[in-house]
Amino acid sequence: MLKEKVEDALNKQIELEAYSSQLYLSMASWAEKNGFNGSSEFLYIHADEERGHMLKLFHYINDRDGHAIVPPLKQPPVSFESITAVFEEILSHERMISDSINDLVAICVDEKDFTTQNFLQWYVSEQIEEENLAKTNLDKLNMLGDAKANMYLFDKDMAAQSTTGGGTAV
Ligand code: OFO
Repeated sequence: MLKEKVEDALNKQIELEAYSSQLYLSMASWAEKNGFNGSSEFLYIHADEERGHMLKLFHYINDRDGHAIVPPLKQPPVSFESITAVFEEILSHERMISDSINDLVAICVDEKDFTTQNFLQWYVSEQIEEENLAKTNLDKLNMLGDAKANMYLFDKDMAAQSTTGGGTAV
């Protein structure tokens, strides 16, 4: 049985993961409307992955006799200054998510809930990958600069990441 403090913190994380999904979805839509089809494909896939992160928490709470709560929808930004701004936002968002996961683990340690702490290790590892991917994509963009031909190359790389799970073109 989950302690109330842990259950509340897990439900807060559900809210953040749901927002992550909304944010990536909004970025995908903006990228699609602005001709970045490869980036858009990558972002649509990522929006689904974030929903997966939310559902994993959802089932865990209910399996431990808690009550997983569907959070209200919060609207993410609908437009972005540039594709670089999108990837900057992704990196800072993922860093915020990592901080939140770490806070959650700290609550579990305080509450001596080592089962939940163990469950959260998946998220701890996932955040290493998420931050690394965000940083790698942003580094590529910064290296390429914003000339149109380079943006085309970057977008092609994002299309490759969507089909192979890792960039190859750039
Ligand atoms: Fe992007 O890892 Fe969940 O939020």
